Amino acid sequence: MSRSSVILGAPIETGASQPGCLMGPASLRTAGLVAALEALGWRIEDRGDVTIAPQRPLDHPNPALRNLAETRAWIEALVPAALEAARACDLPVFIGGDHSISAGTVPGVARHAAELGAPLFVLWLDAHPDLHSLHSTESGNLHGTPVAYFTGQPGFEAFPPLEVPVPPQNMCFMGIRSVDPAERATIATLGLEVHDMRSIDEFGVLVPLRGFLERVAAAGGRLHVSFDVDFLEPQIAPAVGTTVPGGATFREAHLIMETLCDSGLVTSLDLVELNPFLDERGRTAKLLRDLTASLFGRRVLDRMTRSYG
Ligand code: HAR
Ligand code: MN
Ligand code: MN
Ligand code: MN
Repeated sequence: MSRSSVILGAPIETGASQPGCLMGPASLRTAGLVAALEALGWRIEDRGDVTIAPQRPLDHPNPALRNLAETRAWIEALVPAALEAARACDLPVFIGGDHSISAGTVPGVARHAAELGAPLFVLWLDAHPDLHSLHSTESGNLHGTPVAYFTGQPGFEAFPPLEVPVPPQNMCFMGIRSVDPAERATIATLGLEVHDMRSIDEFGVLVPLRGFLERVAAAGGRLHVSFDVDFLEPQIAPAVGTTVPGGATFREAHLIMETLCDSGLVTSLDLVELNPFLDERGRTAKLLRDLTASLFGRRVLDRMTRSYG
């Protein structure tokens, strides 16, 4: 039996400082994401894009917050949509939109994992840890907050109540190279597993990734992967509003996706922060399509795969 995927677009740009991410789902569809995955033998159901109604502004003690009402509405729309998508297939793909989509997709798939009685783990591939609370963010851009929210940190009274938090010890961050002081303090307090670019320079991507996958397998866990375009080196992936130099290379990124595929552990995926307005002839969208294909089984040659757990 072939494996199945539901594709769900979340054209959100209200969490980012620059407009453009609302075109992300259209750009990835134009790049041929669905056909690329079907060519690998997957059954794909594209459910189109989630939408929200126009919102009235919400007040908050932090005057910097931008688009709080819209973000709240997106979370309320995305949690049930992500839960349904996870119930309906083996590996749903959520296409952003900026990274605030993960404040809805991760709690949605966490509810599905809880239904199945399995712990959820999250691999966060990003230049940023996105660990601000609604009170600590100084930019007010809510794409900087989803991890603090879905791990159940304080300071989210204005977001919808969280039903199933992801335990902080089930997180693994890779590619991190831009951290604000409040986020640095949270990383230390929670003892989060963070592989920053310095650590990737020293050990590569494979050693820390295999260690994390062993942990997921040993726990009988499900694994959500959240892929932020700014994880990548900006020279190969220019279509993102928050570029940070010194990101993952083409081969490091593919090796991560290939290794994740071999593990058989991945049960959901976010593709976020693609801003097609900043792209060059679709090259970032095509790279993201090809990285997703690597996660879904594209191989140069057949090879032995490593087993985990
Ligand atoms: N930490 C910074 C802020 O809160 C930058 C956040 C940027 N976030 C993303 N997603 N691009 O990772 O403003
Ligand atoms: Mn399922
Ligand atoms: Mn991010
Ligand atoms: Mn980022």
